[in-house]
Amino acid sequence: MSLLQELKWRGLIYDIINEEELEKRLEEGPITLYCGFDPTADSLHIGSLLPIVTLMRFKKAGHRVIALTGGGTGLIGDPSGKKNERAMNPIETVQKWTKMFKDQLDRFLHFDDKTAFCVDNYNWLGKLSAIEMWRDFGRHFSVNYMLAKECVKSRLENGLTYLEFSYMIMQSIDFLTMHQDKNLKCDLQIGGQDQWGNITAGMELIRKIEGSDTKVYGLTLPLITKSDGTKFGKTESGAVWLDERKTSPYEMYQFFINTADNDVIRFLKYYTFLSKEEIDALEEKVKNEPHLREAQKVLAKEIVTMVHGEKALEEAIKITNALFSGNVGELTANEIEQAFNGFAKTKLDCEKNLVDVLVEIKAATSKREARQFIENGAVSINGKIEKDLNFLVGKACAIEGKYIVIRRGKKNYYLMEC
Ligand code: 485
Repeated sequence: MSLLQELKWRGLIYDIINEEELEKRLEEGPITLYCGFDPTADSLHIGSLLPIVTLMRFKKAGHRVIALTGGGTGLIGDPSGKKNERAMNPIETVQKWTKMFKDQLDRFLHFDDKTAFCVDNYNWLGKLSAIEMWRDFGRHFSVNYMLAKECVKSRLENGLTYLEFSYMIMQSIDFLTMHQDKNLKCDLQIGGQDQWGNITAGMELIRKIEGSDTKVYGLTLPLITKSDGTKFGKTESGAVWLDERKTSPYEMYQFFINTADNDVIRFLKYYTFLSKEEIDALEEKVKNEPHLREAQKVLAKEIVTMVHGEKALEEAIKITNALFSGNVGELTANEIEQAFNGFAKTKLDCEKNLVDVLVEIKAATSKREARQFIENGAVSINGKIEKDLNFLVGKACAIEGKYIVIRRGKKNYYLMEC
């Protein structure tokens, strides 16, 4: 299978210009391609991981990849696919986030300035004067052409400022700049399907300036959808981030473990480097033994390992098993923090009787009920069933002197902090 055929099989190609020519070009030798990421937050998220993994696939196949951080475009804001104007962030914030993006991207692409590059478009867009911008580049863009683009058209009713309208020109200048750069010679841009307008505008600009027979290419990836119609990449506590301080490895593991049977094979193709044979075998398992959730386990394992490493994966599995079996006593304080991130914590300032605690944390509606639960063996402290009605909850029984995990019944967990 050629690289393009593989991308197709994986369902990664939404749109492509001149497929046959690109196929030939990729056979002839290494191509340089890029994908841009605008620093609009302090971390990349699970949606941006798809283009990152796609860049990794190109790199693995021997091509040269550029991850562009939008230190310049991040100051403008891409209207593509957005209903409303993006927040205008201060320059210092965008610069800080640009640096954080670079560090995150490096974990996947390993920038060596030979096969993988990281560039910041602030380096050229930041130097451009307004007169140059209009005289050198603006004159190549027909307003009719720009208005006809879906990414602009769909925003016209909601209001589109001149600032955002000019975004397409900025992104086009990037493609041109890196195409002309003797060291980079970038000929292909990839991005999500909302980037089609910006990518084709860049190709058009290159052909206008470099000559109409100049060969450049564009490819877009599909927007990830879920079979139940809800938005991919969101949990109850918000987006799934790549920064472990924002989304713990355990939360990310849970996110993928909960993938629906109808989606899991598609996601395995998108995100993992497993072969067709391996994925076909998992597809059989989803059909024949869906209850084992084998495919979901592989998906979660592959992604958490790629993003956070093997140790984090082991921890995530350990937490999952502990919460399932109830043996939370084997968790460290740090693992408890991951497991209960987003959970309400009750502060314990002095030793208290277990019966009172159960009422306080609303695990029981009355003292009478609390006593019943305890006597029936339905209450456990840090994984151990507690049947003593006089048990004292305090620092002495806390994990690492910090956390007490109370469980009532099979599934109700409560966290107390000393
Ligand atoms: O030269 C470029 C400068 C900036 C960009 C691309 C090329 C960023 C792009 N305009 C953009 O806004 N991308 C989004 C972002 O940064 O959050 C998302 C896209 C998504 C996918 C992802 O970036 O919405 O489809 O391309 C990598």
